[in-house]
This record gives sequence, structure tokens and C-alpha cells, in this order.
Amino acid sequence: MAKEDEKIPGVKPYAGSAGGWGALGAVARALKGQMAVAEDVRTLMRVNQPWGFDCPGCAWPDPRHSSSFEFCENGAKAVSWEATSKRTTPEFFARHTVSELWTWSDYALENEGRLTHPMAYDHATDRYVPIAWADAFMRIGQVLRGYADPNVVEFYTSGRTSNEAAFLYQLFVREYGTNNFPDCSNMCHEATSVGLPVSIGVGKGTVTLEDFDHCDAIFSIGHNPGTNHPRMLATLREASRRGVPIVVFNPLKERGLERFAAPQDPLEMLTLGSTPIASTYYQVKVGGDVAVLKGMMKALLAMDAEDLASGGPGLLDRGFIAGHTTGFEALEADLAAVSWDTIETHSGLTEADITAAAKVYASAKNVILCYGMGITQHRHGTSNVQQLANLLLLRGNIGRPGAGICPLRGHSNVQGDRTVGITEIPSQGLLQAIERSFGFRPPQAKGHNAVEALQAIIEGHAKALVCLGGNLAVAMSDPEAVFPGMRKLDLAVHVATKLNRSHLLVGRESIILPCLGRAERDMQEAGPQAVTVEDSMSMVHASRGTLRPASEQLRSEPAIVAGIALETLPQSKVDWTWLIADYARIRDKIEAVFPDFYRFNERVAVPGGFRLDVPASRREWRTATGKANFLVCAGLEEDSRTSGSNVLRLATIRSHDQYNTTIYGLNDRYRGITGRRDIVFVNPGDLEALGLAHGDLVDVEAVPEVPGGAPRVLPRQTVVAYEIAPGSAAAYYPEANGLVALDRYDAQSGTPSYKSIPVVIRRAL
Ligand SMILES: Nc1nc2c(c(=O)[nH]1)N[C@H]1C(S)=C(S)[C@@H](COP(=O)(O)OP(=O)(O)OC[C@H]3O[C@@H](n4cnc5c(=O)[nH]c(N)nc54)[C@H](O)[C@@H]3O)O[C@H]1N2
Ligand SMILES: Nc1nc2c(c(=O)[nH]1)N[C@H]1C(S)=C(S)[C@@H](COP(=O)(O)OP(=O)(O)OC[C@H]3O[C@@H](n4cnc5c(=O)[nH]c(N)nc54)[C@H](O)[C@@H]3O)O[C@H]1N2
Ligand SMILES: [Mo]
Repeated sequence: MAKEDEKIPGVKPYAGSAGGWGALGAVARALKGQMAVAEDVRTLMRVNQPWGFDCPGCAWPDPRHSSSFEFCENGAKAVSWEATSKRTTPEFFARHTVSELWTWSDYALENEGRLTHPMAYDHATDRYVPIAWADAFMRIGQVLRGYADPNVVEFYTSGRTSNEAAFLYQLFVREYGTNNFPDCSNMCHEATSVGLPVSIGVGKGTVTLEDFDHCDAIFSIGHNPGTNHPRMLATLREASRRGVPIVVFNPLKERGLERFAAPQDPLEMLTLGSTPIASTYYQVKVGGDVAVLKGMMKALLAMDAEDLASGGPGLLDRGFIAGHTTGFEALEADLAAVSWDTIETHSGLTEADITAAAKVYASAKNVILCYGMGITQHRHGTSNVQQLANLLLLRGNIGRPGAGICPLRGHSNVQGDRTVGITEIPSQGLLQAIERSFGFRPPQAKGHNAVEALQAIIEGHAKALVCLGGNLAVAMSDPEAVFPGMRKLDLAVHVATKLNRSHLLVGRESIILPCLGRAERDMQEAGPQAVTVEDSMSMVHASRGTLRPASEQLRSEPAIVAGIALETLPQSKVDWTWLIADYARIRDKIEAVFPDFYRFNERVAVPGGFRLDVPASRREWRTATGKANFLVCAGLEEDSRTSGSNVLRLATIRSHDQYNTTIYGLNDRYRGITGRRDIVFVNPGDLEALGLAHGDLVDVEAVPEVPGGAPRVLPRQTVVAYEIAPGSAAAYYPEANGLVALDRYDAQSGTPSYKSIPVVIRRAL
């Protein structure tokens, strides 16, 4: 960063490591702002413990044998934000019209605290007014029963929903008659869910936490663990201390990937020491990963040929390739056809850099490859994921200890929701199992994903929307189209813990149903209940809340789903009341539909839970060919819109002080930003070429898909000279979502391309 930083309010480079005293201080402030002190520490101590509750912060697994609680700054923020002592009461809604609340920031809306009562929108006064639970359910049932075609309703799920709630929800929606399941996965790891099954026969990661103890190299591509899965830093730190090379590909220099001080390590804290994380840090261009991966494979094949020529055994696992895979020759031909010139142009890295990374890969016996949104949220997200699998397969790095693919999932149960049936493309097996277990015939036709649901809403085909959590309108691309679309709905129902902007997009009728959070006691007829969740590594475990609920009115998500189902489906084949009296009964039903959950209740009662079967982890490939498949992937076509010299590729990113659309505060500590979010990060060389200076006020405009397309401008941002790859830019999500057209997504998976937006940046007028 430039020396004159101090002159720009809120912009000052961060010199420390990730974690350390800064993280401890941040936790103290988070707790002070939100929680009633007495319960704080006890609550945090029960996070991610065998009998505690699952942290809603991220999906990184819990160390099985850890006895002390794992410290995590952003986990603490997530918990304290939910366990806040602030309340959004009927009196609050009486004081503020919806039109007034609309002018509030996203931060201010959620910062009012937990929702306490079911509320319904009243057009006459432009306010939300209290409604009794029974009346809310009745009204929802009346509207939903009124549609001749159930496909005019969209049922959204956000990934905090437990397995039990998600299973009941998909059961209700399928008995109602649709597979319209837009899900936050559609905006997140869908490229993984769609890409990996074709490659290796399962849409999930293949590694366990123990594999990290046995790996010889880690590649970390397109994710930011210091902010988004901080507990992973402890694992990376261990590996780094063991001398394991950690190779990073990321356009931005992210502090958590450079240096980490473990708050649990007294020596590091007292000496202000830290552990380096990345052994090599490659600043790939935004959108340049297909090129990097093709380059690494090309270099690997060249080194292999050299080794063979000099009498060596070669660098590929030929036995594995012959016995376990298909498509090697086609991949080889594809790699031969791509030139280093093309690879260098697209990746922004040199042949020498990429060859060096390939050498690290080839020298390690066991390799783990970790990735996140920097890989999936592109036009070619699915190709990206499949290239990662290709690279691993070349040396047999899937299905043995210490090696494998590790997608970093987002929400704490986003993977579990999918496992228990939240999907718009149900398999025949799932539909048959539902029919067998419940005696109704579920709909067979494909339903809507998130983009399709919004398209249907905008076009007026979809009439009603039910959201089990989340903030769909704000998370989605293209607010200019999405917001007016949402206002046309007959009915919008939001099951939520806090007020957010989606709730303010009121249709003819809008209802907010307040639910229990993870940390809270869930009391049903049979006594206090636990729910279950599945982490990024397919471990299923129980989560039991202990705090007093934020309001006596709150209901659990399973109970709310049952309430809606009872009123919507009077002839239902499902005994909803019986099921929610004791969640063990729901788990029995999950087991009946999904054989992988055999002896579910028994196995989940063991601290730490159990791992769901991941056939690829033991080299069983459930693909159409019965083998793991090398796949030739696209992603290096010229995009004419990015060829102009002044066009940058912009990625939308999360700050350190946010959880998706939830903004905890306005700081982004590790990137040196304080008190603001109106920032666009650009390489100093690009700034100079554009005739701009660090700190200038700029407008960011997306290059339209078709010439003359509607302009999309993010106005009046402050440009910051940053350690980011040349040709790239970054700005915060969700503020920058207006730059992404709704139809800009990966054709294979439907994932919006939030990370590769061609933009021009010019001085603001
Ligand atoms: N505290 C906190 N924790 C969270 C969340 C949160 O918002 N806050 N969100 C949760 C959710 S739902 C998710 S999905 C995960 C998200 O976790 P991440 O996947 O870490 O999400 P992003 O912040 O979007 O970060 C993407 C990273 O990819 C890099 N990147 C951008 N474009 C490219 C590219 O083209 N190539 C490469 N190689 N890298 C690129 C960015 O510089 C950034 O470091 O975190 C989960 N955990
Ligand atoms: N530009 C851009 N857009 C993106 C992304 C990006 O990187 N860039 N990332 C995408 C990704 S990865 C994701 S996952 C989506 C996230 O999209 P969503 O999952 O829809 O959004 P969240 O912000 O996680 O949802 C926050 C709301 O969830 C509710 N909530 C919190 N806890 C609970 C609970 O326990 N139960 C219930 N019922 N409600 C609860 C609260 O009311 C809160 O306001 O955004 C996507 N959008
Ligand atoms: Mo996500």
C-alpha cells in the first residue's frame, strides 16, 4: 500500500498476523456489544464440544479428540450476534414503518436483535403487526392451498437449517407437489455438487480432518480461511510446523494465509510470534484458475516424460490411472493443445511459477487440495472444480490416507441440507424412498434452483415464496431486477432469527415467523431436543442448545415447518404432530429414506457423531462409467469484453466483519480497512495505467454482456492500491451485487459468477 495511506480515512495497512491479540480484542468487543455477560463464557465453552451446540459460523469440522474449546474469533461473533440481548419487538415495528426501515443499512436492521413475535405486514399502516401463530399458519395454508399448480410456489432454504428441519421441509414441499428448492447452495458450492459427481461419483469432499496429519503438501485455492473458516488455521499451522509446503493461489494477499498466531498458544501470544502459513503465494488473476490448473498438469506431464526418458518410473500413478480412471488420453491431448502463452495470459502467472508449483505437487506423496468461492463462483465454476479433480487423479491423490479434495463449505449445515433431500433435481432413488416410506407420490419434474426461482418471480410465474432462513433477495445477484420482482408476490413467508432486507420487500402479504437459534434450548413434548448437522467432511453430529430462548414466542424450525404443513395439507399422509414431539422420530424417518443414516439415533449419540459414507474416499466410483473420469474442461475461451486494456476482472469478497449478508461491523481488519465498506481494491500498476491515484473516488461499471446492455454501476467507491494480481479488482459482497446480471452464471451448475465480473473503473463525476 502507498505511504499516503494515513490520509485516507479508514485505510491503513495491517501489519500483524492473523489471530493473536487482535482476534482476542475483537471477541471481547463482539461480546460486549451483544451478549448478557453472565452467559457469554459458558455459551462459548459449549461451542463445538461433543455435547454442546454446533457453531453456526462455518462448516469446518471439530477436532475429535480436543478437550479444550477451539477459539475462533468469527465463531464468537456468530454466536454473540445470535445470542444477543437485543430484541426486535412488536413495539419496535409499531415505531417504524417498512418504508422507513428500508432506508436503514443491513447492519442497522440486524443490529436491532432477535425477532420475538410472529408478524404480518399491514398495508394500511405500512407496518408489521403481531399475528398469532395459529392465524399465521392458517393464512399461509389458505394461500398455498389456493393454487391449482404447486409449481407457482418457491421454497428457499439457507444452510443453517438442521437436518431434522430440512428433512421435514422437503417432505412437506414434495407432498405439497413441487421440487422448487432454490437453496443457498445454488449460489455457493453448486459447482462442487454438480462437478464432482461426474469426476469421482460424489458431490462432496473426500478427506477427513485426520488426513491433514498425513499429507505432504496442501494447495489452498480461492478461499480465505483467516476470515471464513478460522478454525482451519489451526490445522494449517500444524501442517506448516511439520514442514508441509502450503501453496496458495489467490489474487489477494490474504493475511490468514500468510501468518497466523494461535490464540491458544501462550508462547506465540507472549512473544508476539506467529507461524508462517503459505510456503509459496501465487497471485493468480481473478478467473485464472483453469489456466493455472491446466498449466500445472501440462508441466507435470512434461516432467513425467522427462523422468521416463531418463529411465525413471515417471511421475504419474500409472497403475491408478489404468485401473481406476477413464479419459486420460483426451486430457493429455487437451493439455498438449493449450499453449503456455495462453496459460500465462489467462493466469497472470509465468510458466516458471506454474512449473515450480507442479514440482511441489509432484514431490509430495500425499496431497490435499482445498478450495472455496474463488473456484466455484465463476462462469466456468464447474470446469474449475473438475480440473482440480483431474490434477489429483493424475497422481492417485484421491481415496488414500493423507490425500484428497477438500471443498470448504459455507454455512454450517449447507452440506447436510442437501444430503437429506433439499434439491431441485431429486434422484429416482430419493423419490421412490419417499413414496415407500410415506405413501404419497412425490413430483418427478425438476424444480427451480435459486436463479430460476428469481427469474420465475420476476416474470410473475411464481406467486409465493417461503424462506427457511437466509436473506435471498440480498444474497442474489441483480437487486435491480430481484427487488421489484419480490414486491409482486402474493405471499412471502420468512422463517428468521433477525430482521433483514428481504423481509422488507413486502408483497400482497408478508409474514415473518421467528425461530429458535442454534444456541437455544428446544423444548418439545418429549423433552429438550437436539438436532443434527453435517460438516464439510461429512461428519454428522448432534447439536444441543442450552440458552434460554430469546422470547417465549419462538418456535423451532421443525415445529414451524410442521405448523405450515398441518394447515396446508389437511389430508397429509405424514403425522406432523407426532414427528415433532420427539426429533428422534424424525431421525428414524431420515434413516428410512437414506440408508446411509443406518442406526442414526444410536450413532449420533456418540460424542463426535459419525461419518457418512463417501464412496470415493475408498476408491469406489459411483459414476456412469464406474471409474473416476478425467474431464476435458472449457474456461480458456477469449472473452471479448475483457480484452480491452482498461477492463479489470472484479471479484466480490467477504470482509472480516460480516457473515454473508449479515454485517457485524464496518471493519476488515486484515485488509487494513476501518469503519467503511465503500472500497474497491486495485493493483497499484493498474491504478497508474488508469490515471487514478490511491484514495480517488471512482465509479465501477460492469461491462455489459451484450453491447448496449443496461448499465450496472457501483457508484462512488474509494479506490485502494492493494496487493492484488494485476488485471484484477475486488469489492465487498453484497454491496457490489448490482454489478452481476441475473443471467451471468455457470451454465453447468447455475452458480452466479460473483467472482469474475468484467468492469471498468473511472473517476467519479
Ligand atoms: N466469518 C465468516 N465466515 C463465513 C462466511 C462469512 O461471510 N463470514 N460465509 C460462509 C459461507 S456461506 C461461505 S460459502 C464461505 C466462503 O468462504 P470463502 O470461499 O473464503 O469466500 P470469499 O470471501 O468469497 O473468498 C474467496 C477468496 O477467493 C479469492 N478469489 C476471488 N476470486 C478468485 C479467483 O478467481 N481465483 C482464486 N484462486 N481466488 C479467488 C478471494 O481473494 C478470497 O480470498 O465462508 C463461510 N464462513
Ligand atoms: N456477490 C456475492 N453474492 C453472494 C456471495 C458472494 O460471494 N458474492 N456468496 C453467496 C453465498 S456463498 C451464499 S451461501 C449466499 C448466502 O445467502 P443466505 O444464506 O440467504 O444469506 P445469509 O446472509 O447467510 O442469511 C442471513 C439471515 O439468516 C437468518 N438466520 C440466521 N440464523 C438463522 C437460523 O438459525 N434459522 C433461520 N431460520 N434463520 C436464520 C437471519 O434472519 C439473517 O438475516 O450468498 C451468496 N451471494
Ligand atoms: Mo456459501
